[in-house]
Amino acid sequence: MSVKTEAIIYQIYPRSFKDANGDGIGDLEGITQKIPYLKDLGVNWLWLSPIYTSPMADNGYDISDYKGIHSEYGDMATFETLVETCHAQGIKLMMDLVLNHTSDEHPWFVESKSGIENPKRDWYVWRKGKGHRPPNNWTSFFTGPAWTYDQTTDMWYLHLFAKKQPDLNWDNPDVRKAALDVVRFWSDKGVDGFRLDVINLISKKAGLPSGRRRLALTGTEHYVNGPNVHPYIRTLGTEIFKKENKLTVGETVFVTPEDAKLYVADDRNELDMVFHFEHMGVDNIAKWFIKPFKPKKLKLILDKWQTAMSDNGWNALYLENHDQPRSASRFGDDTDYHDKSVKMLAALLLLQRGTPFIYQGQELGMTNVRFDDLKDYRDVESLNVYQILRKSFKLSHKRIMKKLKYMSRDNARTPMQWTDATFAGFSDVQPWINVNPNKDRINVERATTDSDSIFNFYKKLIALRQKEVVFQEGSYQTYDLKGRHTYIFARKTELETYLVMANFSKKPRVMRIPPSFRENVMELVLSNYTHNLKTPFDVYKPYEVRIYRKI
Ligand code: TEU
Ligand code: CA
Repeated sequence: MSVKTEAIIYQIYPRSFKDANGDGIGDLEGITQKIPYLKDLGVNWLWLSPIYTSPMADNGYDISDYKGIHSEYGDMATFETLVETCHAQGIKLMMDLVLNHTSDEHPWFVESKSGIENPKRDWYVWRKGKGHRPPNNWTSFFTGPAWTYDQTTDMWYLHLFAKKQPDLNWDNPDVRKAALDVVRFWSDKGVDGFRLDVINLISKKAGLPSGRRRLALTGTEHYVNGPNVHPYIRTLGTEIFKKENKLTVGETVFVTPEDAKLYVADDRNELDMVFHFEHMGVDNIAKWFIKPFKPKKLKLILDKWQTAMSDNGWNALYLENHDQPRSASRFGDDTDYHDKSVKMLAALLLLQRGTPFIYQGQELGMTNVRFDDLKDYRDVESLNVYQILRKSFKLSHKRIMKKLKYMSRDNARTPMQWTDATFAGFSDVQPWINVNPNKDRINVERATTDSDSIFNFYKKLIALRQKEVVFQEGSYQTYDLKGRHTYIFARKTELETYLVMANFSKKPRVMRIPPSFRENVMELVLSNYTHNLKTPFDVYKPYEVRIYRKI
């Protein structure tokens, strides 16, 4: 057994988790206060979204000091207390490193910008424009050109994300040294692992050629898994991650399983696992261009990754994070079958082969928020997208608001719902972003006292996964891939076999145990419904999931 097979990781978005000092903003002390809750849930790792000094143009993914703690969140002493509290409870800590770009307020960029002779000039990507136009046609992840003009030297700088997030130039050896130094600093502080933000974008093709024009994101073919990405990551791997046994997950956009293996295969000395985005595309053509969700699509993608990574590979399993709408609203049913569908999704997440990641509030079945007023949105991407869809695509206000309600990253960023109090027990004052009105129904206080809650179902699944080695190390095999509304898979070792059967729809469906198991006695270990013998056992109720053990 290894760290990655045992880990169950809970992602915290610090700004929205718990406000301990009453300023409406989540903080480190708030996280420390809630460690007993996380311990009770049963997770053994925390991943903290960035907590470094930042002007917060992108809620901390724009860092202005890699070695400082953002003042609204606490200071180095509060951070150290958090690490100690976690470790004392047997919980490990994963930090979020954003090394593709910094804030434009980082001293490195301030220097770089000051003149072409400055020693830090080459730490970022500066180019002359083409007349009044940017150096190439790349567009930003947050829409609009990936370049911003700067008067000081009459040149443009590259930013794959917001204007306030200039890309570092990893081809400069001093930048790579500085990145290594940052990783070393946090490793030495006792941090146990790292999530590496958009790490597969750090190497850009020489000459920065223009890309093929696309609906969204022109230019990706010139920097996704770029020419030197592997040697650059491998240096971090051999110098620190592998040497010091740090658990790592790379955020890698647009990767195929073949690409992913090049980052995670054991002999590569790079990372332990990566987040791919393929299943985040099941309900859209490109982000913001939404199409109906089909469960079979999701199943086929999950299955493809399970199968492809079975040999010398490992998956990072997730359905949610701070960039994605809530899975209850997206893949489940957040009205009539909220409880059942969310529990079913939980089983799919926690029982597959790989390291599961639970995003804060997912264990309560938190849902999308549906703000009616553009003024309620905070996310830089959502606000940019509104402008572009309005001005360039000429969409109506109403249509854009509908898209935001479905896709905005703010859906995942509303305050964690602890109680039914006015501000959901997150804070005593109006938080930086509005609370979801469904906090009266969906909150920790209620969920922890109800033995049948979504929270308690998560707890059971986590305990099952921890107890049964087969869920950590066993192989994965699927049955009935053709079924449009069902997902059946087994996990196997030589000693144990478990079978997970899920009805991924709101209609009752007849589902039979696959033929190869029919001779066996199958014991029902867990389900999101209670069973009595009067109901025909082959009919699966809406979103029913059953977990069987072969005896
Ligand atoms: O996200 C990178 C990324 O590509 C997406 O998840 C992105 O938010 C989405 O596709 C936009 O449509 C990472 C972080 O997770 C995200 O919060 C940051 O904003 C981004 O990098 C920049 O650091
Ligand atoms: Ca606070």
